Amino acid sequence: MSSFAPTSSETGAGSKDYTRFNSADAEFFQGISRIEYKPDSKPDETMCYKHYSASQVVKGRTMEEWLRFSVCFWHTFRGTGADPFGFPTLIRPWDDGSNTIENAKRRLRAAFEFFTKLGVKYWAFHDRDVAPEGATLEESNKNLDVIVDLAQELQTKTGVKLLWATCNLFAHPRYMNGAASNPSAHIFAYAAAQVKKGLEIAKKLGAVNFVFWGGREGYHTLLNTKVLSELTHLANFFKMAVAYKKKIGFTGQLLIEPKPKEPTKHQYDYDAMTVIGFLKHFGLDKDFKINVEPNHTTLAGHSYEHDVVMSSAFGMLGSIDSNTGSPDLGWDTDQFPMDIKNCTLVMKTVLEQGGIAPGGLNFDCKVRRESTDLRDMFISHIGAMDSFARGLKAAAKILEEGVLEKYVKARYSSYESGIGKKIDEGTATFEELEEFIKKNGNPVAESGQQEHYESVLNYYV
Ligand code: XUL
Ligand code: CO
Repeated sequence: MSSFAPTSSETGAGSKDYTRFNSADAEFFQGISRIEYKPDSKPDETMCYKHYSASQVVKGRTMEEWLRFSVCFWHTFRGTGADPFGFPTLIRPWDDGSNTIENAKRRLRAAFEFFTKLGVKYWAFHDRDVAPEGATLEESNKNLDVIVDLAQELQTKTGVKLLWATCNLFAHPRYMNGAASNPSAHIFAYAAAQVKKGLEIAKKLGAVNFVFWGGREGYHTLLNTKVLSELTHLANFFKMAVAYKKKIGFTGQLLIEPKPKEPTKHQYDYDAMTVIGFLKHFGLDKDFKINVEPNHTTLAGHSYEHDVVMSSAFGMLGSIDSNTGSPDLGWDTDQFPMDIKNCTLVMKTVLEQGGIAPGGLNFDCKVRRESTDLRDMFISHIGAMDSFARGLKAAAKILEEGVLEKYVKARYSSYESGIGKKIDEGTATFEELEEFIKKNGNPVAESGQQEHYESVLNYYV
C-alpha cells in the first residue's frame, strides 16, 4: 500500500480551513437536526426512524432499554474508506488527516454531535482511535489524558455514556506477532502496560464494559509456535487484568470478542464456544463474558445468530457488536445489519435472557467506501436501528404467542418425566437404559419439521 500512498490533493486534506471546527460550539453536521420518529414517513425518507421509538414499551421495557445502541468511534470517525486497492474516499470536513491532538479533539466533538443528533446513548472506542500514539508509552498516555478529559466533559454535557473501551493491541508493528501471546516477553509487558492505562481511562469515563479483541493472538504457522505457552500467557494476561481491575475499583464487565481469523490465519478466540472452553480451563469464566460479533460468527462457519445463542445458553452473552458480513464474501465487511430476520433471531435470545445490560448493541460497522456523504453516516445507523427495532417487536410477538416454544417444548417432552428426566438430571446409568430398551422396544424417530419452524418464523418477520 505504501507505494500507493495518496497525496494530500488526492485525499482532500490540507486544502481547507479546519480551524473553524475548533471552537466548542462549532456545528459539524449542518442542516441535520435531531433524528425523529416518523412511523408514517414515505419509503425514501431515510433520515428518520420508522420503527425505533426510544420510549416505546415492548415487553415491559422501553426500546432504548432493550436495545442499548452504541456508535463505534473507530469506523464512524476514523474510517477513511481506504482499501488495499484504493485511497480514502470518506473525507470529513473537520478531519485534516493529521495525527495531532487538535484533530483528535475535532473528531471527538463531531462524534458527540453525531451521537446526540442520532439519539444514541452509548459509544465505544479503542485507545488509539481517540488519541494519537506517541513515541513512548508515556507520551501516548499523556495524549490519552488530554482526550479523555475532553471525552469526560462531552459525556457530561450530552449524557452519552461509554458502553466499552478497548486497547488497540494489533495495529502497531510491535504487535505483528501478537500482544499477550507474543513470543517476546518485552512485547507482552508493553501490551500489559497499555491495558493498565486502558482500564484506568475506562474507569474514569465510567465504562460499563471493557473489551479484549485478540486480532493478532494466534498464529500464521504452527512451525514457529508454542501454542500452549501462548495460550497460558494469554490467560495470565487476563488474570492480571482482573487483578488490576479489582485493585482500581473498575466495575465494568470484562468481555472477550471471538473471531476465527483475519488478520491472523488462526485466532485463538475462534468462536464463542472456544472462548468459553478457554475461560473455563484457566478458571476465568466468572470474570469474563463474550462480546459476540455476528460477522465474526459467520466467518467461523456458523449461522448469524449461532454465537449469540451459544454464549447465552452458558450465561456468557455479555454484549453484541451488531454488524453483518456479506454472506457471498469470505471476509469481515463490517456492514450495517439490515436483515430483519437476523435481527429478530438475535433479539429473541436477548429477550429470553432478560436483556443484554450492561452490554448493548454496538454498531461495529462502517459505511461502504462509496457512501461518501455525511448523511450516509446517519442513514446507515438509522437503518440498522430500525432493523433491530423491528427485530425486537417481532421477537416479542414470537415469545408472547409462544407458538415456536410450544413445538420446541413438545419436541423435548420425553425428558420431562420417567427415564428422560433421569437422563436430564444426570442420574441415569447405562444399565438402566438397557433395561428401558428391553422393556419398551424400538424407538420411533420423529420429524424435525425444519420447514414448519421456518414457516412459523416467517409469519412473524
Ligand atoms: C475487528 C473488531 C474490532 C473489535 C474491537 O474485527 O471487531 O473492532 O470490535 O477491537
Ligand atoms: Co467488533
